[in-house]
Amino acid sequence: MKKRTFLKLTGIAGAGALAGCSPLKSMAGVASIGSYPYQLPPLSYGFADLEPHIDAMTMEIHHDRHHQGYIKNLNAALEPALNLQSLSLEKLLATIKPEDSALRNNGGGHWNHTMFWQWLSPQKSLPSDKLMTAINREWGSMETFQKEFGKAASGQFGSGWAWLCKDDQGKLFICSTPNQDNPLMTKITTQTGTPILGIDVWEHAYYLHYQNKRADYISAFWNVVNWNRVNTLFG
Ligand code: MN3
Repeated sequence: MKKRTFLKLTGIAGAGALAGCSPLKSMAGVASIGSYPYQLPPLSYGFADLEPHIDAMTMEIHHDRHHQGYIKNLNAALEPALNLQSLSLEKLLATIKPEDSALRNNGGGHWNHTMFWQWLSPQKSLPSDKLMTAINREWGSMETFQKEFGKAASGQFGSGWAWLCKDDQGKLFICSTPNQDNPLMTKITTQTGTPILGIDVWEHAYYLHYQNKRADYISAFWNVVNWNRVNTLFG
């Protein structure tokens, strides 16, 4: 069996086993983030399906180990915090203070990765007319938007994320955050809003395939963006 086929098969089996169902049946892409105790959401595609842009081994390690790690640590941090267990993850993120490091890193880690898997797809899609109009209003063109988003992603020093967000008025803006922070953490981040697209620029997201070439990973990301999901989140 070819290595790639093997990885794809084991990848699908692995993700399905974790969730107790086949990820191929959850194509809706709306993995509910749910509530405490949190569980690893299955991918709606196989680990190898985003190749050559994101490689199977990176996807498997990133999903099954890194994301699972954030969930395990988030549940452990919430176990003694009875008053926080009933909050939605989004509400929880809005209440976290800078010094709440376990909730900040792992709550952010779980939210960010759950959304990241949904923002990727092997199926080609396009921004809606409504989203294109909003992008053109802010940046003049898709090309300029992608350049500015790429600048935020490559310019994030060390580990972190770059985001396309909408504010309360539905106006789009780009920002970046360190580590697992995100724009929903209103007591932590300077620019707050609702992320409708994000890219993980931790080295674990690209290093196996791209090594130190973060810019190449960011360019390749556009080939696997799930615009359908972004359109829905934009509203
Ligand atoms: Mn990551």
